[in-house]
Amino acid sequence: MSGCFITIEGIEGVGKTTNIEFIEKLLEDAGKDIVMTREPGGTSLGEDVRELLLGHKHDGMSRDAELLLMFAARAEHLDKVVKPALDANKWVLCDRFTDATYAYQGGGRGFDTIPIETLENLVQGELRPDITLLLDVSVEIGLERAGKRSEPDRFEKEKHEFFERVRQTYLQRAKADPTRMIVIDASKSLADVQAQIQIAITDFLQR
Ligand code: Z5A
Repeated sequence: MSGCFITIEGIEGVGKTTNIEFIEKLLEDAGKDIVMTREPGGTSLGEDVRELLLGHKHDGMSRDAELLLMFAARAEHLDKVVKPALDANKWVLCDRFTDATYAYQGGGRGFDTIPIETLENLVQGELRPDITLLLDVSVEIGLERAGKRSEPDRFEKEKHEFFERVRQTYLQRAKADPTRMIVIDASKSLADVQAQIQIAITDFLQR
């Protein structure tokens, strides 16, 4: 595989959707051939699984089922989209990936790290993101921003403490792997956030 795998992460309302097209443009300006995708989703099967995971039809879903569905969607996504693109020397820009599983199913739902690592190794082999931008804001700001949007999904209905655990897990992972996972202070104005993103991407392109 000779392409590059970039992921973007953060809690609810942090501004991933707002900033992902900005990142795409930066990479295109640098001459990269981009595939933009997301998890859960990115394939026909994955988007169906996304509906099961985010919708309210299965509000009482067990946490084991939730974890396995995340990885089922991921297996299909890697097979049909991510690996073929990387093999074709493309740059894959993905809205959320396995760091979200550690943060939401691990930190949020309380899953031990070991089953997540086991599934990660099974589904991904050695594939890991080359760089991850972690957009970070306080839970208060994130929920306030997200609250301005439409009907909350199954995750968005969780309480403040859930998102606090998610955020802390993301930050711990960034601290443990600072070369890969770059923390962006997303509480600032959009212009400031995008300036930070530009520095991180420029640094990465020069590595
Ligand atoms: N999930 C999981 O549990 N395990 C996994 O393994 C994976 C996912 C892969 C779906 O993700 C859910 O799946 C997610 C975790 C779970 N649930 N939650 N929560 P998603 O990525 O689709 O869901 P999301 O978190 O709701 O992301 P989003 O819709 O892409 O939104 P966002 O990135 O959080 O924010 P935004 O829409 O770009 O911005 C929110 C608002 O803030 C909007 O009005 C913006 O104009 C505004 N904004 C953005 N930046 C700024 C700044 N800098 N200043 C002021 N206002 C701003």
